[in-house]
Amino acid sequence: MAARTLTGKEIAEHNTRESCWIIVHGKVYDVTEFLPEHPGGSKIILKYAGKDATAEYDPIHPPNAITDNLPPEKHLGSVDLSTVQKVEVEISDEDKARQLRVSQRPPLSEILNLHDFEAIARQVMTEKAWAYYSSAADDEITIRENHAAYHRIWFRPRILRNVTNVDWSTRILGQPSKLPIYITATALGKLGHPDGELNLTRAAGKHGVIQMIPTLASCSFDELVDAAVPGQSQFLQLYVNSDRAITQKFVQHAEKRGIKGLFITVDAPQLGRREKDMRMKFEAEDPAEVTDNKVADRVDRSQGAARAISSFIDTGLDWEDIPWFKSITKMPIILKGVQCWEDALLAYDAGLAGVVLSNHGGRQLEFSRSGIETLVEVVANLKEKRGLTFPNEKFQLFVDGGVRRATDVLKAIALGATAVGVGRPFLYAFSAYGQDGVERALQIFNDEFEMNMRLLGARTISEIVPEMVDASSIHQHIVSVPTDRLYDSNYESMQSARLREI
Ligand code: 173
Repeated sequence: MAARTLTGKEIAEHNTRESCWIIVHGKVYDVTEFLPEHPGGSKIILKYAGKDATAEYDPIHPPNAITDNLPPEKHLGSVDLSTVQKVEVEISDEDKARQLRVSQRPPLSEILNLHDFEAIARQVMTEKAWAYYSSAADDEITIRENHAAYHRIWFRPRILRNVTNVDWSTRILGQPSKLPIYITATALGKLGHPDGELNLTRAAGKHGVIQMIPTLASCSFDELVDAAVPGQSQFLQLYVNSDRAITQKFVQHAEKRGIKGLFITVDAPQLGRREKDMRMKFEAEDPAEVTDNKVADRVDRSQGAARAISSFIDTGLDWEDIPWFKSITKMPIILKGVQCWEDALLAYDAGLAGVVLSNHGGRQLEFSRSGIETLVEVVANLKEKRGLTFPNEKFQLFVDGGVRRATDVLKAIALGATAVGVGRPFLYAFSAYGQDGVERALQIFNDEFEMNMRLLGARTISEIVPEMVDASSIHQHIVSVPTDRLYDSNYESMQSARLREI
């Protein structure tokens, strides 16, 4: 259809369930037939029927969600935004209370560690955003184990070494990094802050660390690459599309734009159950659509925003696809979400550049072991079966999940990791304080590294060796470990179902 320019008045007439047009980023869409399909429910779209829905749409959709889901004949054209009446957004009492809490945030100088960001973020984020970021699979045992596993490893520091100068910079996949950590991929950054993942890109550029750009970022891929400063390295996290042509185009575009590593997520053929998030969605449901204890129309909304935007992910992804990935790109390919040594060995034998030992921040398979525990068996078995030693330039090991302190990172490095991915703490940092928060988080890591390297007797990353840790209890899941009061006070218990108010 030839692109038309419509007026706000014309669009405003299509404000019913029978004919529903909406405006997103100056473009007009006929979503009438899509209403019952919308995983977020029809109510929220109808609220913006005939109006500009951009502000509501942005935080919970990747930039191309609408164009990917609506057939081209439903793209009606553009609108002259000056002819569109502004939507009066009602500020709820809960929102007013939240705004007050935002104004009560302590200055960044009072934020002393990464736990502090989480404590503040929880109070200033919208309930929806908090539920989405903080939630994890099933009974949330795994998310807590990720952090607790680090408590089962203790140091064996060396003394009487001249530690006047210590240097914790390193190289990750050949790229320089000021810290042995990278900012790992997390979806939907605009839920936490209007600038979304740009907060991470900008802070990473200033502090010389590498950001892994998520497939499901709220900001567009090119926006995040454009925001990088000269010399700033970025990686890409890839969800593989059932339509391989789309994936091929995306991967090759990323390579052209200078992305330095392709991290293919392999632990999420289906999304885990995140009940804090699900409960939030259920409570947000239109009572008119919920009858006889079941949701009226045919769409399963149980996974809210995440389900809506994850339906493209290919459940058929298989080891046999690896040669194809290698044929379409020269970027180093890393599998993200490996959970046992057997698969790490297959990845090595397939000629890949590395693996991320991860259980997806405890959001996927409940009772999948922590990355740090898996690291120990991967290092042992790849040594025994392929004679590899770690860290290894040619096959790099990464872990993520549960990291809150530089000591956590130092343990992983000692055990053979090249670097460690940090996700939620940076989300909480920008949700509470924007880019400044992320910069402060990186500064805290720097301060902690400097001190802990001195106390450990390691002057460079290469001096952090396996003999500096005792990980003999890592596989013991029933030992009691000292509880971490800061972590535990942030952890928000799950809730059981409640009677509805009548
Ligand atoms: O953990 C996640 O929430 C995640 O990876 C995801 C996957 C698909 C859609 C949105 C988020």
